[in-house]
Amino acid sequence: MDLIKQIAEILEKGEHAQVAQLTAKALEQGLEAKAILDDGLIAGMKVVGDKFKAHEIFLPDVLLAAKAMYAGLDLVKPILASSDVPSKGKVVIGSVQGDLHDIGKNLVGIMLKGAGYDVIDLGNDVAPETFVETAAAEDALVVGCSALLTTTMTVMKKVSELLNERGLKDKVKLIIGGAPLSDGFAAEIGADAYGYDAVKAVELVDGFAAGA
Ligand code: B1M
Repeated sequence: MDLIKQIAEILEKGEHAQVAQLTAKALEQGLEAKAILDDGLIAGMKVVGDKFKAHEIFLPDVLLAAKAMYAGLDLVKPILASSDVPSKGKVVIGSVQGDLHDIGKNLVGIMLKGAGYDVIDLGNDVAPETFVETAAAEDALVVGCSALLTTTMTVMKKVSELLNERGLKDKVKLIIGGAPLSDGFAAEIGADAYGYDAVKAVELVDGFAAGA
């Protein structure tokens, strides 16, 4: 079987040691890190999400798959994040308050680092005030919020409001991302843009850095 497909299937089974082994093998064979990520690790995690939704698997299975995802991600990360470009500016990222999902947010951070930005990663379960205070203290170009739950996406509105209240709206751009979000939601809460995926997030930040 195709090695990348195998990574996806083993990730679905939550076998973290095997995912690491297969990812290392794929890299040794010269397969592209981006293909391993998109068609192996992310594709496997997508199936896990669908099965979880259909109640075919349960939370412990999802946790094992997440551990396996990180085992592979740790190996592709240095390649995706390597960049000799001088810093293009600072980006503050985090998963919003109440949200512990951080795989997508971490991917966004990796890709932004690779594109030459200084990434200040606040982790997960981040309060709106922390995003805004850090952006002000660090003179950041962009704040990037991630949310995977319909119950936590509303926290982003508070981040947008705080940026407004502190007079930072023109200086600091707000981008949001995560599976339940949309362009419409970004417009509704006054965010500057919605990033469908990590590649789009980099395009958006590049646009803001260029003054678009
Ligand atoms: Co949870 N979970 N989870 N989960 N989980 C989802 C999100 C869910 C859709 C599953 C389902 O029902 N099908 C569902 C949410 C339903 C809803 O809100 N409508 C759900 C639920 C319900 C829960 C719990 C409530 C379950 C429970 O306890 N009963 C609980 C909540 C915990 C909490 O946050 N408070 C929970 C817990 C967990 C785990 C801890 C087990 C684990 C997270 C581990 C971790 O992150 N360290 C987990 C996982 C892994 C998932 C699924 C299966 C996969 C998420 C993921 O990592 N995808 C997920 C199902 C799904 O999404 N299909 C699910 C891979 C990742 C690469 O994609 O994060 O979408 P994603 O990121 C993408 C884009 O969205 C975008 O770029 C990324 C790369 O392309 N992006 C951005 C993300 N952030 C961005 C920011 C940007 C720009 C782009 O700019 C700033």
